[in-house]
Amino acid sequence: MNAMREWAAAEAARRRTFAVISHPDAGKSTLTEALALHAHAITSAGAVHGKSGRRGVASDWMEMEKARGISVTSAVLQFAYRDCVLNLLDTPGHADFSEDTYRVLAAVDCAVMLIDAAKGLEEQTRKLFDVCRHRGIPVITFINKWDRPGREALELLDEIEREFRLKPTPVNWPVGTSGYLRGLVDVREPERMLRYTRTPGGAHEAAEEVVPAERAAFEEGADWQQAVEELQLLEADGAGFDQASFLAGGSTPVFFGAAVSNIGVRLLLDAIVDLAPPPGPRRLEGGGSRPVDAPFSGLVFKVQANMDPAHRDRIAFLRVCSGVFERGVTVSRAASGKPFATKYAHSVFGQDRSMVDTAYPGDVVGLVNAAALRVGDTLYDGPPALFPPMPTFAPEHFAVVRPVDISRSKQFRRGIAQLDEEGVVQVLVSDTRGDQAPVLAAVGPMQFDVVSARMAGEFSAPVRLEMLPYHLARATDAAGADTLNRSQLVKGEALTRIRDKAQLALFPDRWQANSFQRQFPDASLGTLLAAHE
Ligand SMILES: Nc1nc2c(ncn2[C@@H]2O[C@H](COP(=O)(O)OP(=O)(O)OP(=O)(O)O)[C@@H](O)[C@H]2O)c(=O)[nH]1
Ligand SMILES: [Mg+2]
Repeated sequence: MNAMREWAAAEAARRRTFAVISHPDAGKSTLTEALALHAHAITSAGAVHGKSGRRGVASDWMEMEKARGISVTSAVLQFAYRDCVLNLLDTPGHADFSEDTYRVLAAVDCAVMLIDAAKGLEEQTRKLFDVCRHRGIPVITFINKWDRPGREALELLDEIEREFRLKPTPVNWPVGTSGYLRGLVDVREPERMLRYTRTPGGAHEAAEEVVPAERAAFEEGADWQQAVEELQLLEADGAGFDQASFLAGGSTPVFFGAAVSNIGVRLLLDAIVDLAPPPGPRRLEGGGSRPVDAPFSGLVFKVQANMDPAHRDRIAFLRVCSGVFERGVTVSRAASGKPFATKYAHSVFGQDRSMVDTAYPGDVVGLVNAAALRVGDTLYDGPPALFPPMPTFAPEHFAVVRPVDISRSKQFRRGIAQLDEEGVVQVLVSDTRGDQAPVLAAVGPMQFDVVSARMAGEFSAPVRLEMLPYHLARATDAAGADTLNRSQLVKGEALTRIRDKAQLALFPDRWQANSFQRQFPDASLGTLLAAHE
């Protein structure tokens, strides 16, 4: 027993499980690929071409992602680097997919926050940062796209400090203004500059040349001088990296670079190993926590079907939280108390996977064809464990979905049920509407595009959507739902969410909701978690 505990603890200590987060387009998927390239997990970046001609990345594998050049779902890459195993989760930046991103944040120990050098802090980055703070997830900052004209380095640091109340502590520093990057200085080794030679299209690691200070001063002149002065200024300001305040959410180590040209990526990768925290005890619902060396426990944070068109199966992504996961053992599913056999388990790398026999705290395991598992499920062995529930957001867009071809209604129902279980959208039903015309509820309209594309592409059941004039959802109960559905005077409708059987009252706007509440003061009307909370 003790040997098992020591084994789990030792393996946990060399795991780093982190998410890459930011506003859309800051370069998360590009950085994800660059990190994998530097860890030699892939041999060349951009080998695959997307439909639009843009280079595709390993984490963006869905057809729609390749075609549009955006990530619509999170992706997992696991790879070894130095003596560690890294579990990297690339998240979609678009607000419409923020439910997916939030679920990923429930499964990681650290986040790498990207900032576009030209844009500074953007809306979605702020929201995601708030989530990290709320969850106590330490944040590493990567200021990306330094190869393009943008803002000043010190100004960006000020913005982080002012708006996030987070002390920025640079770990590397740029020589040359944004758009005119000459090299980087590792703050711990200020007597030398790192100069990079890019490879075409950033397909391979950029060659790194160490330039001693004297030569850098000679060759880079004013740019080197400015970097030296800025570094002195930072030192005087006490901006040195501090592990304790980083882990406590008081400071963030900052890196500069250009993911697309692989500049500054190795420094970041090393920092993830050196600075990011390994898995620690996880908080349990109802109090207490489960240490990493306790018997096995894990959290299902994502479910996705048809990742591999050749197999057409369904994967539940499990983050191991404690103990050793061994394929083949039977564990318990907290939600039902029923046993669950872990026969088919894979480690995942974007779209590719390979069988995995053991996994340790921090690892992400893909459980194949685990039809019983749902997002938010806890699995455990030994003493029961239950992790806190996943957030579900208040939807703001609603559409009735119907099959284009009614002879395909079986495929239609199967597809909608699958997308509901994955949490691609929320599916609402009512007796009056029937199950041939369920209502899809989304945080953002792009989720509907994903439904349309996947229903046609994966389930051979093209759909037609008809938007409903509602934009506000409130929580109610059976009596409240009944009152609303009977009322002739209020524009609104109550439906049942399949996922958790919750009754949702839908209104065009809050005035209609208020008017309903005034007319029926006894009807229960509560708020749902808003997407920006
Ligand atoms: N100039 C420059 N462009 C970059 C850099 N990193 C990424 N890009 C480009 O920025 C665009 C967006 O990159 P992605 O990696 O897809 O961005 P993302 O953050 O994953 O976007 P979403 O997943 O949709 O939120 C692409 O055209 C990249 O080639 C960089 O360092 N410099
Ligand atoms: Mg992306």
